[in-house]
Amino acid sequence: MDEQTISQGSLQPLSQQLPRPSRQQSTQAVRRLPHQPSQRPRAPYRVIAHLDFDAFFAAVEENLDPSLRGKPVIVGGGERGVVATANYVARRYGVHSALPLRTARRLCPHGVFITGNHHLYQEYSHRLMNMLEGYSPLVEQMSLDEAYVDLTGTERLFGSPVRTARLIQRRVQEELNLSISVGLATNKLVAKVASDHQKPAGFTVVFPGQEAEFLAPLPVERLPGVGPALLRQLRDRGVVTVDDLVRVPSHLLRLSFGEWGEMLAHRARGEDPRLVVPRTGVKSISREHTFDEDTGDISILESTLIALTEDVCRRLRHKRLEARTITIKIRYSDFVTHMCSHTLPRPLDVDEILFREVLELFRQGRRRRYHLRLVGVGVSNLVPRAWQDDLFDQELPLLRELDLKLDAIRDKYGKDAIHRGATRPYSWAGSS
Ligand code: TTP
Ligand code: MG
Ligand code: MG
Repeated sequence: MDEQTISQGSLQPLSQQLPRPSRQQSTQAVRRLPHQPSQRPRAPYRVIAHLDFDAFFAAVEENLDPSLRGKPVIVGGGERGVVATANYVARRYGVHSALPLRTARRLCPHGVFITGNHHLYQEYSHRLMNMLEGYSPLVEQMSLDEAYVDLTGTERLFGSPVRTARLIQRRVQEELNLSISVGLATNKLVAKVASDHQKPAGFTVVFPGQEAEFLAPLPVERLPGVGPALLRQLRDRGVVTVDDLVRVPSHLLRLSFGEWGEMLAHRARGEDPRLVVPRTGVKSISREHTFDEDTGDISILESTLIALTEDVCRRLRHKRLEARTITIKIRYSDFVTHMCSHTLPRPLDVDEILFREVLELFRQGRRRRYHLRLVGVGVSNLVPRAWQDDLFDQELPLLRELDLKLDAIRDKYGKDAIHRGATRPYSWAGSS
């Protein structure tokens, strides 16, 4: 799809701007798309845009201090001690997200290293989401810097989706002074791969019926969900491109990778039935436990708090959120109840870090000698998390990787399938 075709887009719907595919192609395209309830029955497919800021944290830092432009900028630090992101200048030196900062300093000693400014990133994120909501009620924020927008049927209001997406990209540049890449396709998967196709400032349209053709030549790791571990296994089987993957019979993929293998087979063909679902704002997440018998046993109390925290964090990750404020609740045997909170310098969703915070709050907050009847853990001040992890992507800091692995096991076998050594199972009581 060349630039000219796109910029010449008329006010017609996307479908009418396309050269008519042959009858056979068009039937295939429609058949490949799974049935989705459509608000506008005229369109046989949906038009979905995926937008993702380029080198987001670093670009915001460049706005804050324009003298950084043209220099290698690396944002990262904090508890994780890894690179959150590097601008495109620094990437030329091999610096990338999740790299230990030590390594980044070695690769790019003259780089500008910045710890980061989360409030500001959130503010930019808000501004993008507000802008997107002006174009469609169906906006799904996936992380701080990316979102899907379902533009199906918005032609009458804004013109062709291609033009609308172009306009949004231009407005982001002009109003936020940030570069963003855009992918436009008939489903989320292809739109996401498309937005990543020509970063930075990319604009890639995959027209209906061309999904499989677009994906086929790409390296298989471009498919969301194919991280280094899965990639190794695929490579061992001789799969390098998406096209190679398409040629593997799906029953073999299922045999090797279970349900994920089946999903992978669909993804390789550019099929994705997921709808764009706006998130309803979750304000807080909490769990509490009432003991069968009031207890003062510190090991029981602490391991229960850890189990509660583990559960809260897991729910947080499921909702792709991070929390800044942690609250614990202590109810004594005489029903006197205390709550203690602590607000972190930046939002997090990592079990181990929240354990430490919760135990510290508990040690400070437990002021009476009474036995305890109930303990609870809650998080609030929630924000969309910075990045969009894939379960199979192992280019993650160790703690996060451990969390995701445990989540995956619990999703599959139930919440009690696995616990850390320090926790004890508890029965559920109350949540919000
Ligand atoms: P990404 O969109 O993955 O990366 P990016 O915007 O920096 O670069 P690209 O141009 O390739 O899209 O993540 C968005 C922000 O999330 C990123 O700027 C910093 C943060 N982040 C982390 O803190 N840790 C991580 O491991 C990743 C991948 C991102
Ligand atoms: Mg980005
Ligand atoms: Mg992103």
